[in-house]
Amino acid sequence: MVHLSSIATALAAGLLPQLANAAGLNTAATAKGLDYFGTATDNPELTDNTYMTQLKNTDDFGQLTPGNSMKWDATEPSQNSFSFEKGDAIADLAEANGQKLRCHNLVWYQQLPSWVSGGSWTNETLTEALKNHITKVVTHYKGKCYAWDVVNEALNDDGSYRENVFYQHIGEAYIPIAFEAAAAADSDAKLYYNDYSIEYGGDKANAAEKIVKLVQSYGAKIDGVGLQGHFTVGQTPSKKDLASTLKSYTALGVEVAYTEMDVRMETPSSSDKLSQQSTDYASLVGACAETEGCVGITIWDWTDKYSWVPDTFSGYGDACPWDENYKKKQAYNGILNALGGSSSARKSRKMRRNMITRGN
Ligand code: 9MR
Repeated sequence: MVHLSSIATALAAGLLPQLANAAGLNTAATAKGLDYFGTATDNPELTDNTYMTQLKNTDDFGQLTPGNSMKWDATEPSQNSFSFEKGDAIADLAEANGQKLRCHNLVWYQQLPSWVSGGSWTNETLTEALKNHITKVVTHYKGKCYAWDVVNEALNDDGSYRENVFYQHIGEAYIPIAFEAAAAADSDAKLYYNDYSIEYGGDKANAAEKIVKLVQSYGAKIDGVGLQGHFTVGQTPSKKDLASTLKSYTALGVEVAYTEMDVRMETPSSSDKLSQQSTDYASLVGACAETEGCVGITIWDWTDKYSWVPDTFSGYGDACPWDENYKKKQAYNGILNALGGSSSARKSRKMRRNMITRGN
């Protein structure tokens, strides 16, 4: 027979961390005061039964993001002709599982149909097409999206604007125009600017702050900055630096979230790399967990089997917390531990959040 007092002694000595963290990533995240821990998914994966069993596990995933099926090429392949079947499949899945949905994305320079990227536009005609796209797509998903990534990756690494078709014809005003149209179609969805390499200080992070201010200066609604969080093992900033950058956005009156987290490595993996990966994930997750106004974390799919990384970065992979055989890696425990913490710490974070909500 095990005495309660001996369990208490072991807990106090930190010998039973698994008891404190028994639940799963989403359960631990919400206990810590975040709104969700979630994952991206994609339509081709939905026929994989083993994959689906874990995708539906709300102890780990309280939120889904469609990796591709709400993008412009998927939703409006020819002008003013909309197709929502694939996006709906993921929206329905999230609804059936009781998972929040981050909707992704409305305006991006990639995965544009050729009628947009290669069209002959004027400022006026492209503005109309942009507004029409956003209005129709956001209206279709009204009430289903916790958040929309309204504008994705508008910046070059040096902080200048990408010369995409929207910038070329409309100028920077395409950004506030997009936010205005999204807010008009669904006033409840949180509207985000989403980008990568804005997780640490520098020209690009400064430019992302300017985008928030630009949208605000137009009187349009912007609710959040999404930091994608695509990193390489051993090159992830410290938790302190990450948290300090998160705070530079929340200081502007918006929330923040890590929206596409993964930490890739040069393959093959090794125990050293897997251990460093766990540390890197923990820094990222810990930065969010400790920052007031960081509402959640999404990994860019949970298993290496379906990661985008090897197709894009030759020689790199193993970026997810589960391996390609669905086995949890050390990173899983790194994340879980970063979301752990004493019940008193959890309580005080929740109390702070409630005070802020009440305007104290
Ligand atoms: O995961 C997506 C992958 O399947 C697509 O081929 C790719 C096309 O660029 O887009 C991936 O998702 C991207 C996301 O939409 C925006 N940030 C970068 C992601 C990884 O490329």
